[in-house]
Amino acid sequence: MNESRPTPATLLLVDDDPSIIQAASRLLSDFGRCRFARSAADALRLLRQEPVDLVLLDAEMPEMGGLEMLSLMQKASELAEIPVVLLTSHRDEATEEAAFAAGAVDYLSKPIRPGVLRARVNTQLRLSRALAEVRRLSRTDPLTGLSNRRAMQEWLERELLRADRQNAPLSVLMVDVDHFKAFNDLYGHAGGDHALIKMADCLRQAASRANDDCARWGGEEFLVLLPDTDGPGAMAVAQHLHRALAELAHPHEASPLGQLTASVGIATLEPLSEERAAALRAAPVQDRIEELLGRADAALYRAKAAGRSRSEI
Ligand code: GH3
Ligand code: MG
Ligand code: MG
Ligand code: MG
Ligand code: MG
Repeated sequence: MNESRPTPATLLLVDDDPSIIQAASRLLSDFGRCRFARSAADALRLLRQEPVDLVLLDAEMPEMGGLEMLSLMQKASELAEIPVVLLTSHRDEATEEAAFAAGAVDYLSKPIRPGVLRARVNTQLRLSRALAEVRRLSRTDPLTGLSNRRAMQEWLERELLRADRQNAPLSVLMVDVDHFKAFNDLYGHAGGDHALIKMADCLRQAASRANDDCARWGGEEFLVLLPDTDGPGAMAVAQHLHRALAELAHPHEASPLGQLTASVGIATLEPLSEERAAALRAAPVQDRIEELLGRADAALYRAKAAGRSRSEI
């Protein structure tokens, strides 16, 4: 991260007093773009329309005050992570405590002290950027840039529950590179790592719908999650992967197939009758994920046994 020239931020200034908005936007202009709203209702509307990195929020406004708006933001999952600095003309301890209890990351009293405002906004922007980066890293496989196993576990749980709610199908592909031990033995570990990066590119090509997600599940094993996708749909994605690998034509002289290939096991959660669904949903979600992955694993084993570079369902 470049500390001297951080990427421009979008700040939202919310105050019913236009002179405060004017002063604050002048003081904060070099942090990036300043948007403003004269009421909590306008601010909430704007927050739902575009991403904002930090909110500077007046506590005292007619109709809805800053604390009330803050508690609404905390309840909306897509707004809850945005840092809010509360601005108030009260200096008493109780108001300050209430601001933090409502979820403010910082608290400033009016009149605005320019240096303090700038310093605190700077601190909060740096903190929230660092936090976003830590979150991203904790969910990403460093070699391939795909989701890691932890992120995929979360996606699986979320998407399975969503499939239940919408009575929609859900499929997974368990993908394992063929003869990869021999590949490493011939081309070295660095060559193997490079091949895994290429494999990740092919997976991204094959599973390209907005809600699809690919993860590095283990060493040379990948898991693809396909929401709203039934068995034939999942098979089509798997065939797309085999085609992408054929086009890649990455040499693998130690494989009887001559080039880099993978085998795929497919498992689908089909929509069920209401009665059957109710019985199944009583089971813990983790058990149901394990059952689904177990079926994908068994299908993968069959694909390997049948000669590799193919998919089984
Ligand atoms: P199969 O066709 O049956 O899948 O054979 P395989 O050799 O691919 O299967 P196996 O599971 O026995 O071997 C997987 C090998 O993948 C073991 C290890 O050498 C290699 N591997 C696992 N993780 C990595 C990695 O991060 N980088 C590299 N270069 N190799 C890895
Ligand atoms: Mg006010
Ligand atoms: Mg393996
Ligand atoms: Mg294995
Ligand atoms: Mg393998």
